[in-house]
Amino acid sequence: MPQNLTQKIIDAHRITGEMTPGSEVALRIDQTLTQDATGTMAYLQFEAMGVPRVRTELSVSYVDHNTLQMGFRNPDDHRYLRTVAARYGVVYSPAGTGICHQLHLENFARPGRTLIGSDSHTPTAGGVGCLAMGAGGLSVALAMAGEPYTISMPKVVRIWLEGELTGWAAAKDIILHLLGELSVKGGVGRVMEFAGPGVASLSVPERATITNMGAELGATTSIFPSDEQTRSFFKAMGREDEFELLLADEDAEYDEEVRIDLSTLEPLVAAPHMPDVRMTVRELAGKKVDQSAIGSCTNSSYADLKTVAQMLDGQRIKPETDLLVSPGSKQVLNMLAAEGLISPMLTAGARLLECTCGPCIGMGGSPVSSGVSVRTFNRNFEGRSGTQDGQVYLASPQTAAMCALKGEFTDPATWGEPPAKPEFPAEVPSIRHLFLMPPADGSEVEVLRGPNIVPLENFEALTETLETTVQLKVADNITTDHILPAGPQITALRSNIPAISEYIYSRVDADFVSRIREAGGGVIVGGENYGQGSSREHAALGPRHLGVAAVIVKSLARIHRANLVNFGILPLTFVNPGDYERLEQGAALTVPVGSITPGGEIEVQVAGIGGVLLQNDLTENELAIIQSGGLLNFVRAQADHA
Ligand code: MIC
Ligand code: SF4
Repeated sequence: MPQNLTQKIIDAHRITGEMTPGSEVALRIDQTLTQDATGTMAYLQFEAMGVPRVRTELSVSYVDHNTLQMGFRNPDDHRYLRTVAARYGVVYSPAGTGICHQLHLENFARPGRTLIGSDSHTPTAGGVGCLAMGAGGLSVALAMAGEPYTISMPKVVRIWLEGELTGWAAAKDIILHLLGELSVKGGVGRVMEFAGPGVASLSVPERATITNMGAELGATTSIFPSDEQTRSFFKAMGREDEFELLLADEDAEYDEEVRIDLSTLEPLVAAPHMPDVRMTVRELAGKKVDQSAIGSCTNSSYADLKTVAQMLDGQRIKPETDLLVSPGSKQVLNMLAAEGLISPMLTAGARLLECTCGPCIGMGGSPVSSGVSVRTFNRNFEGRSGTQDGQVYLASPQTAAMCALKGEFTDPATWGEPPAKPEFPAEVPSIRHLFLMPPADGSEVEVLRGPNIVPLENFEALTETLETTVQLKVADNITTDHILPAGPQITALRSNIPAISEYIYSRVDADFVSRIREAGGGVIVGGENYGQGSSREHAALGPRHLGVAAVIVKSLARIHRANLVNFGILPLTFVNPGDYERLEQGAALTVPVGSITPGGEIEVQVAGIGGVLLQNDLTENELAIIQSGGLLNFVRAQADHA
C-alpha cells in the first residue's frame, strides 16, 4: 500500500498498535532532546528509574532557556545537567551554544528518524523529514530509558504548496497564513505533511520555521520530505553522509488536505494575543512600534539574520524603537561575523543578545508598559513577554527589521527590491567541538546537585470517591503559560516543585494557591484547548503538588493531556459542553472515581445542581497510570511485579 511520509516513519518505528487515526501506537524513539528548563526534571526522573545509561541512538541536553545565572540556582542547574549528562551517556550543549531546535537541526536531526523532546517546538526537526514531537519531561526520560513513546495515531493532513513566494513574503508568512486558516486548535490530532510543487522552492531553514510553528496549530507534528534541498543543507552542515532521500509515495492517501498558493501571500502578522489572529502588515501601517525582537527557534537562522543585516546596512533604526537580535546558534553568529554582517546591525542601533531563547520566554527584553513589540517568535500569549499589558505581534524577520527602521508598522515593500535569498557560504564553520560528548563509561562520574534541586515527591494513588470543590474556573485556550508563567524568577525554580508551585495560576488569579491550599485540593474547570502551548510538565506537577485531582474541560491540548496523565491528574471532558456554564467556581462535587472506565462516561453529583455527565478518552493503560497516582508509581509497581 502506498504510504505518506508520516505513515512510513510511524510504520518503521511501530512496536504495537494500528495506524488507524485515533488508535494508540507505541513508537521506538531514536533520538531525544531536552532543554534546561524542562531538563532538570526529566533527568531527575530518569535517575529515579535506575537505568545505567541512555538506550537511545542519541540524546542531547541543551542549555538555552535560562542562562542568566542570577544567583546560584540557575548555574547549579547547569552543573547538574552537565554532570548527569556525562554520567548517563547524553551529549551536553553548554549555555550560550545556541537554541536547542536550531542546534539540533544543524547538527543532529536526521530524515526518517523519530525524535521526542521536552519542548513543544521539537517539530522544528520535521524540516529535514524527521518525525519530531514535543513531550513532557517524564515521557522523554522514559524514552531515554528505552521505553516506547505512545501517541494517538494522528490524521495526516496534506498541506499542498503551489507556486513560489514572491516579493517580501517569507516562510513565516506561510505558517501565519495557515494559523489564520486553521486556528490554534486546527492541528489537534493531526500531522501536517507538506507536499506539492511549492515545496522544492523552500530551503531547510525556511521549512524549519514552518514546522516549528506548526506547534501553534496544536498539531502532533509537521514534516517536510527529505529531498535535494535537504541534501544541500546536510552538505552545508558537513554531514552529507547522514542525508537520506525520503519522500511520500506518489499515490499516498491523506485524511485531509489544505492548499496554499505561495505566490498569493504577503507579509502577515499574528496580532495580540494568539498566534492565529492573522492580519496583513499593510492593515497596521503607521501603528507605532516600541520594540522589535529578532531570533527564537522560529527565525534565527543564518539566512534570516543575513537578510536583516542587509536591510539595516548603512541605516539607523528609530531611536525610540529597541531592536534585539538573538542568533540561533554560535554557528549562525560565526557565519555572520565572518561575512562582516554583525557590524551593520550594531551600527544601525541593534542590540546583540546571546544565542539563547532570551526574550521569547521573558528572559529579559520585556517591552515597555503597554508597548507594542514585533517579534519573529512563535507565541504572543498575554504576559509571556514579561510585560503583562505588552502588545506582542508575531512577524517575519523582514517585517520586524522594517518596523525597527521606521518605528512603526511598515510594509517591507517600501524598502525596495528584497535582498536575494541568502545561500550558505562555501565553508560553514562547525561548532561541534563545543558539545561535550559523554565518556564511553560514565559510571564513575559524580552527579553534582545544589540546594535548589529537590528530589521528586511520591504521589498517592487515587481514592475510590472524590469529594471535592471547583477551585478555579477558566475560559477557552488556556495556555501552560497561564498555568505556570515563565520569566527569570519563576524559571529558576524548575527543579524545585514545592517552590515553583507557589506560582501556579499566579497571573490569572493571585489567590488561587492560598485558596486551594486551604481547601486541601480541588478540581479546575476549563474550556476548549485547555493546556495549549509549552510542554512544561510543571504545569501538571505544580497543580498535582497543590492537590488538583482532576481538570474538567471542553477539550485538551495533546502534550498537557499526557502530562496530566503522567502525574495522576484525571482529564475529564463535558459530554454536554453547555454544562461548562453550570459548573461554577466553588461548586462542591462528588466524583465516583472507582467507576471510571476507559473511554466511558460518569455522572458527577454537583451540590445544588444535580448530575453532570463527564467522559474521558483514556486508554486502559492511562487509567491504570492515573489510578496508581502517576506514571512513576505505575512503572515502579510493574517493576516490582516483574
Ligand atoms: C516555550 O516556548 O514555551 C518553552 C519555554 O520553550 C516551553 C518549554 C518550557 O516551558 O520549558 C515549550 O515550548 O515546551
Ligand atoms: Fe526557546 Fe522560545 Fe523556542 Fe520555546 S519557543 S524553545 S522559549 S526560543
